[in-house]
Amino acid sequence: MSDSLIAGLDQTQLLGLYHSLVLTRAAEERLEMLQKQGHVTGEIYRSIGQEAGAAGAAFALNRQTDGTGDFLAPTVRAAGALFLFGGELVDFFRQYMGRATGPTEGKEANIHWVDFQKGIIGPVSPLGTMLEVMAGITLSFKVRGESRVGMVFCGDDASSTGAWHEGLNFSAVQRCPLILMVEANQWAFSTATRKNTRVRSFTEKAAGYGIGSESVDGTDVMAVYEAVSRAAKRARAGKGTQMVELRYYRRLGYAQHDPQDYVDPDELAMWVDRDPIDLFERRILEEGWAAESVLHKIRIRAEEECKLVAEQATGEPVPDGREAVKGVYTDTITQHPWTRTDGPYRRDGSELNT
Ligand SMILES: Cc1ncc(C[n+]2csc(CCOP(=O)(O)OP(=O)(O)O)c2C)c(N)n1
Ligand SMILES: [Mg+2]
Repeated sequence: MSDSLIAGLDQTQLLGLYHSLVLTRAAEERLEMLQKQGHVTGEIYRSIGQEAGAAGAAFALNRQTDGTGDFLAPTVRAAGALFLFGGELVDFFRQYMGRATGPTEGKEANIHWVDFQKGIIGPVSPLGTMLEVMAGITLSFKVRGESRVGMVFCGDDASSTGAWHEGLNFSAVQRCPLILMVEANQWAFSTATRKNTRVRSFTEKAAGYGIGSESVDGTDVMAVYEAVSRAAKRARAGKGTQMVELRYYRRLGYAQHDPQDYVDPDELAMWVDRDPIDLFERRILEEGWAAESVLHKIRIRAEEECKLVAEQATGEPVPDGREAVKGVYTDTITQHPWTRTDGPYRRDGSELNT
């Protein structure tokens, strides 16, 4: 590759983008293995086929670790964006295995954690509500005259909730520098998106709120990167809230328990053929941005990295029953988590049955 930039990215950055894709896939595959081994007590939600949406979007933002950068609220299917924002890989494994060493100290088994310095706002479970949270955060950027944006990921089904509409309307009216990433993966549990909404593209909903929008092939990491770069530029220039729709497919069931027997196999096969990692690899090789041997090394490095940190996290402890209920905001007597063998305790640590 010559010194010329591709969409403003140099070779190191292009390979960083590739690394992000393969790291996400490797991390989720490792997680699946840990679940089969009984180390993960809850569910896991794969983003296979959607990795380019998360990586391309986060790559286009200003990621800092000192509290001065852009903000991100990922969904569970946007772990790649979380990693790019500095979310530690080891914490990803700690969280899913409920380890005391994880950011939430074993209180939940997912990526719902917060790091203000890195700009990470872990999602809360009620769908659509992160739009309202991020509208507030980005309004504060605007009021302070800071050139910062906040990105919210949400599934296509989330757009049918009241919170989504209220949050989006507020953000639009206030011209908040918020970028809404709609993960149009065509499914919500076993309900096809076409049974959830009359619109063919979520950009039609954007028009209803008077905000800028683009629809992009979510399997094409460069196209996502370029669309989000444009959206971020508009948001920073005071043009207010923006939407980017990611068109792709939820290639596995909702979570591990879902056999996906309601999916048309031919439709699924078509999307397997449009695998975002394969597509980007082909492009890199065709354009001569890097050799296959370089890509191979990056893949091996990502897999090794996941193996190492997963082993580290597996060896770490789950919280003691008394610790697990600390910091939970209730004064009622708390039953001990079902994963623990001891307890139950009162919040002051004394045993309930004494
Ligand atoms: C307000 C609200 N209603 C229902 C749920 C239960 N729920 C969790 S995930 C989900 C489907 C999500 O579909 P989508 O937003 O398309 O995301 P995907 O799983 O396809 O990534 C539902 C209905 C919830 N979390 N919040
Ligand atoms: Mg969906």
